[in-house]
Amino acid sequence: MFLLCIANTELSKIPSLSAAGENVEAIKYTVPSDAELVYWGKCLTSSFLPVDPEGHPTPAILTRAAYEEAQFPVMVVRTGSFIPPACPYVEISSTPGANPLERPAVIEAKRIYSWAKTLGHNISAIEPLVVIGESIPGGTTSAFLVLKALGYDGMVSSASPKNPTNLKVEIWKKCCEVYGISEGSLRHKGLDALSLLGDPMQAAVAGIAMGSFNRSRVVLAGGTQMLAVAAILRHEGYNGEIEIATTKYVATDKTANFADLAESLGIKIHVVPVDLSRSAFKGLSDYERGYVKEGVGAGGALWYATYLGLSLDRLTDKIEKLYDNLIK
Ligand code: AAM
Repeated sequence: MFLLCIANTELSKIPSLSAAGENVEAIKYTVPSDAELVYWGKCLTSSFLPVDPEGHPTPAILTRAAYEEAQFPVMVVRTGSFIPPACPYVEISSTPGANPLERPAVIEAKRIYSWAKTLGHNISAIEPLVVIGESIPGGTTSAFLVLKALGYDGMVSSASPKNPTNLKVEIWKKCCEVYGISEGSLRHKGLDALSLLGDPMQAAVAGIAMGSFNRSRVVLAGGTQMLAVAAILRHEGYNGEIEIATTKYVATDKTANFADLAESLGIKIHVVPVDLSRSAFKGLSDYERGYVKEGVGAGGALWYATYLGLSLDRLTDKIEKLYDNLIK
């Protein structure tokens, strides 16, 4: 089963921090639109496709292409989004994460985690393979804050080719002043770091994974955000195998340290060599130039479809056709 965990964080209201939406106002619609795109193949809550500030389309198109071709089961899990999606979903929380510079980010973290764990336990009774993706604009910054607090010195990726790394570091430094913390000072408790600095998606994905590990193979679908989830799992005492599937765009992102961070966390990574360079659409071919890169579980969904026997060529054709239809 492919699970899409959708959430928001108030961090996405900081100008220029997230490129997962055309602007700060449009970013509110990214999450429901991503879920609707995956579920129905079209957006309902908004009439516009989520795009970055330069018009490059959401990676939900890649996820939808994998789903349409491979027909694996899909479930949307809402864990705190500004706007609910217009599709069936399981709700664990409806409260978005806070900006940690204003107040602790996820005061409900332990409740979300424990509910998610029971959801994972139940899903694992019927599903041997659980692939978990996310959509949360600003999520690479909450991932960075959690990784720093847990003691990992590496940069996260970004939805933009111009990763706002200085801004991310500045927010971390301010959090250190506000809470009297430093790199690694919260390393003894993954959930405490999450509660102070993370986001509700991390709590839900970590919980679902922890609840599923006993009976299912779990693959976290995403880039450096899933490394933060993996770090939380490690710092909650999980020593078993953790797998992450992501696109080559994150794995080769020179502004981030995906491979090094994955190695220090002992993660098994699956890099999907998706190639959009021959697309007739600049919106897609620019993925090769570092735009968008990953999200909405795109890398994991493509990995899942290839695991089920589909070729990447067929999936790439489908991505092209879907985007063509969506912009007509
Ligand atoms: C999700 N929806 C998206 C998108 N993502 N629509 C357009 N572009 C994306 N990249 P940042 O921290 O820079 O905002 O990046 C994280 C977000 O980008 C996540 O929501 C992820 O799913 C992706």
